[in-house]
Amino acid sequence: MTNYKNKNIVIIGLGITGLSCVKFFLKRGVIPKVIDTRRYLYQSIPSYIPCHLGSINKLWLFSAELIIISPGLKLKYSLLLKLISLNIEIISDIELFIREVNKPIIAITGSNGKSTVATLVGKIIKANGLLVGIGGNIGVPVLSLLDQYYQIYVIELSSFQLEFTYSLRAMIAVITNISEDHMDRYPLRLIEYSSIKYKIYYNAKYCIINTKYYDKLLNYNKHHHYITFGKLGNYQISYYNNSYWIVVNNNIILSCNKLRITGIHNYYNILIVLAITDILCIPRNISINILCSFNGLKHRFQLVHERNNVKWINDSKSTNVGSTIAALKSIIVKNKLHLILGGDSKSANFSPLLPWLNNNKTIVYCFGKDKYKIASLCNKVILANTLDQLIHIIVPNVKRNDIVLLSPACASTDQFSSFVERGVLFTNLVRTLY
Ligand code: UMA
Ligand code: ADP
Repeated sequence: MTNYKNKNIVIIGLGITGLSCVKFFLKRGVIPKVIDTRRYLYQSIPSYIPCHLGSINKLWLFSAELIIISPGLKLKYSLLLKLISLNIEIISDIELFIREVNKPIIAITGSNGKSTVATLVGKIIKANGLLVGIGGNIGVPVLSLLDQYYQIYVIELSSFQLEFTYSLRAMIAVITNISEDHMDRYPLRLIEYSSIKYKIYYNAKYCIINTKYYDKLLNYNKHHHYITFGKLGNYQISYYNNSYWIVVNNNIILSCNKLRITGIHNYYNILIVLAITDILCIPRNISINILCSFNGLKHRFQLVHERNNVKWINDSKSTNVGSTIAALKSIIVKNKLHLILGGDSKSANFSPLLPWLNNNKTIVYCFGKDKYKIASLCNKVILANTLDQLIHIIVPNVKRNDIVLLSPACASTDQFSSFVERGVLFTNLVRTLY
């Protein structure tokens, strides 16, 4: 346990991460200062905590010994360099957490599939009888896990959280996949974003790697065990007899027909889950029972309504192009596909979607902040300001065997508090109107 007594500590950002940091330090008898560039705080904090709202208080930062930065915040590069040159330590809540715990950590990052993998691994470990803490980017600040006793942790990490994390020594580390996301934060785009993701493998005991990125791993972790998944990996998917199979070290383990979740991307997630639970020596029957009974997480390619042979799919958690492509590859369209895109693109390049945008089966609908950017790629498109307006346009026009897919390829934060609010609106509207 690190001693923070008498340290001058500043927390930047007072969302769920910042608040968990405040609680962490108060429990240790340390009163931190807090900064939030928003003018109003929705959550209250004790009045004796010095609080600066509306801008970055540079004086506080320059006099700090330790700064905890929330993942959603990006400091200006020049300010960051100045702070570093003054030897002021800047860390994430994840780094604080790692310094406190001595139990094994399973660390999961990647552009898509993190929450699905983390949830399944957590469920299997629990079914095998261990007390497992699940947290991180999945929505539970890691520091809040310190309130209870756990024997093992499953931590979902975003690139934002990895930026200021230095001492991670995961028992098992995995990158599910890498495709463009958060390009508004990384000027060097994919190179910068992926090199941050690769940090997860530093000092990990077991590295689970997608065979696509095998060469790169060798630069990050030369000395530890690695297990591969994907084409020619230890864990792979095979297609024969008209179905997909999970294959481990050349042995068939499971027919994907037995799973409730669908889509090759989910079969890849299952390879990762099995790789992790096999390292933990969890009996296969326990893993397979959980995998086969899993219905998928809400807002991830979730069939939320079906009437008159029209399917309505809520994939609100699809916040980047990669996850929308995964959804599009997972559906068989008998008649028309009504594809709803839009929101905050985070400077994404939408051109990989082109094959799906301009064909005679797809009708594209765009809304939100970056609707024109996406629309510029389409030969034909229906535009509206809001999701609500689009659904009112779509409902009277759907026909038997159509699919309506909300898989926006964008963040929701231009119009919603989160992907959950966006998915709930979609679900409620379609169930009421159709
Ligand atoms: N803030 C500022 N200035 C800014 C930006 C934000 O002061 O320029 C303040 C806001 O006013 C707010 C606070 O910072 O008070 C919000 O902090 P935050 O954005 O870091 O969000 P938290 O509520 O702490 O939630 C964060 C993660 N959010 C982000 O990374 C944006 C949550 O992931 C995560 O679940 C949570 O910590 C617990 O670990 C969300 C997310 O969208 C789900 N993640 C991205 C993704 O999955 O694509 C990376
Ligand atoms: P994350 O936590 O990385 O955002 P989720 O499991 O919450 O991942 O899924 C987010 C989105 O990505 C959903 O639209 C889901 O259907 C899609 N998805 C899940 N797994 C994968 C994968 N392996 N490859 C591509 N897309 C995926």
